[in-house]
Amino acid sequence: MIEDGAIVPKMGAHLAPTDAPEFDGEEWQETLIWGAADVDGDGEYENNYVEPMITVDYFQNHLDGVEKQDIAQPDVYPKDGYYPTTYTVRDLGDGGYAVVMEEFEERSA
Ligand SMILES: [Ca+2]
Repeated sequence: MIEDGAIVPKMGAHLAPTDAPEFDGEEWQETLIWGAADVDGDGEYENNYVEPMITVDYFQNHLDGVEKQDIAQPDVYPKDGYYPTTYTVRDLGDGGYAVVMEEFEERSA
């Protein structure tokens, strides 16, 4: 994962996978990122969110029904809890699109 300097106030740093196609000159379509911020105020960043970032163009022109992907996991978790290990993007037809985090597994800090 890399942090490319994209820090959003009150949200933190966006950590993208180094092998994401957009870093190799391709058009950005969909990339899952982890986010990090100093949530507990101790001066160090910790992972605090997972966010599938998907373009409208991807939903409308590249999604083929249902697509499920693994979520790259961090080396360290901020606290004990359940974390998603996959996410599914689903075309609901006239109902729009669904992005669902799934297969939560227990991890320790
Ligand atoms: Ca911290």
